[in-house]
Amino acid sequence: MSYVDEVLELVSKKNASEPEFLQAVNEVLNSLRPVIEANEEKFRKEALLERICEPERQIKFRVPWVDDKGQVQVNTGYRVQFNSAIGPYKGGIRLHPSVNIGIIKFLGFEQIFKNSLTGLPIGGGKGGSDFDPKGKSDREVMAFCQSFMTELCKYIGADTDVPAGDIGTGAREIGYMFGQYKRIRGLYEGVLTGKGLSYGGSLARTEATGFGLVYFTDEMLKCNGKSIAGKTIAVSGAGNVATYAIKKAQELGANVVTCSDSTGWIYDPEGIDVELLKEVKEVKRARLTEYAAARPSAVYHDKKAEGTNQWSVKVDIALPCATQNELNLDDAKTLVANGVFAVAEGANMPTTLEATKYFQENGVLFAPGKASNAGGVATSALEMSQNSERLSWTFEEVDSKLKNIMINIFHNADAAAKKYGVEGDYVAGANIAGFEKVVDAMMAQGIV
Ligand code: NDP
Ligand code: 2IT
Repeated sequence: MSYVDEVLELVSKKNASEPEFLQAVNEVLNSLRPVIEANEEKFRKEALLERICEPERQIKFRVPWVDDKGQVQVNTGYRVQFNSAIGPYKGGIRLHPSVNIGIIKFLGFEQIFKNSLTGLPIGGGKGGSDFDPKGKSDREVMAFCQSFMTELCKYIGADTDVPAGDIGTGAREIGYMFGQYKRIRGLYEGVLTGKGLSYGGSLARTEATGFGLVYFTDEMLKCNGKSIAGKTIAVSGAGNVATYAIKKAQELGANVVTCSDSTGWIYDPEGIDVELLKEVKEVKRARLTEYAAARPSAVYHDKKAEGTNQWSVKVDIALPCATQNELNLDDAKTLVANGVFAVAEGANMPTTLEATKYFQENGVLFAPGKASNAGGVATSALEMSQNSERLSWTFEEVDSKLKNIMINIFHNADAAAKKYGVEGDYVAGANIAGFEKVVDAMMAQGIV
């Protein structure tokens, strides 16, 4: 049996109850076959893949807090410190009722290769909790965040592990967590990224993931003789990543006609109104029905009642920016039948393995999230640099660094795919390019 198959079997046995983690491992290891096969004996002896698939540390803890009725609530907190070969653990904190250890491990595993692709010195980690911020008062969110950080602060630090935002964790949550870290540890340091501008945050971090996604997409299209200008785009999600992807795509001349949340989706043929979307989602924290109510050109579709989603719209480009496995094989078939020519992932693993394969087999340019959404964490690393030198850079400076990083990631993934004979397969290219640096660092550091 090949070394990759041996490890896939082992990992499947050990983590049988973690489908998302197994999905992520399968995708990465399968696409690394040409690299592994060229070094099979060496890697097997070093148990390199077994080490890469086993987190360095997993922390699981109780998060008790008191709700507005005086009732004590208990959530579970997680931090998976997956791989520190190339830098301190780095990765977001997800607050969503669906969070469990398998979800955090899949995200932490992806983060290893994504962070490596940025070219910056950051290792892979991820954390979160099954806490649901929806419908909670600011005081309840603060109570949760303080309790979460009271435990987490024992394991993180500016040079050890630097969390940031993800689903359900935005500026408000990062603020509460930073305040509690500072209070308990007595350290004013860059322990979190995505901070507010008045206390060490970086300009352009808020925009970075969505902007970076579009910079990457633009470069991928250019290198394939196409462009974003004048194209029709479907975006899913209505959160941080979706909002700024829509904004940048519009700046580059595209018409973005959809967005979505967990209950419904919007079709707006005149183009999504980003300011209205921000007002509904960031300020009012309301449902997309309110967007449709305020905008005559928009139609709201209830996902459950209609059994439809935004991938049913005829578009040239699809940018999934909500959550994992939100674009399945049926969606891929519909998109391809409607003439989609590029799909770039803003979310982490939003496309199922079958759907990804279908896109690739049908000549669709496909950008995997660990490459195309790396702009968020890359800008987090730039925030860490600014915190370390106690300076802050202008928006233009950060944005232009972000753009260069995204262009470089595209070319590194493209070159790696070509080098291993799978030209145009950016999934394999990104995995190989991300893996090579991590492996080099792990081999140099001995058996740790
Ligand atoms: P937000 O919490 O800001 O937004 C998430 C959006 O996705 C919301 O509109 C949410 O709707 C929607 N959604 C739909 N279905 C689900 C579901 N089942 N679970 C969770 N959300 C759902 O998160 P972000 O925009 O920050 O993150 C979106 C994706 O991008 C995630 O996969 C994240 O891991 C990834 N990512 C984020 C980065 C960042 O910097 N923030 C960086 C790189 C990747 P509703 O409000 O109804 O829940
Ligand atoms: O998935 C991701 O890359 C993020 N949620 C951002 C992580 C970070 O540390 O900025």
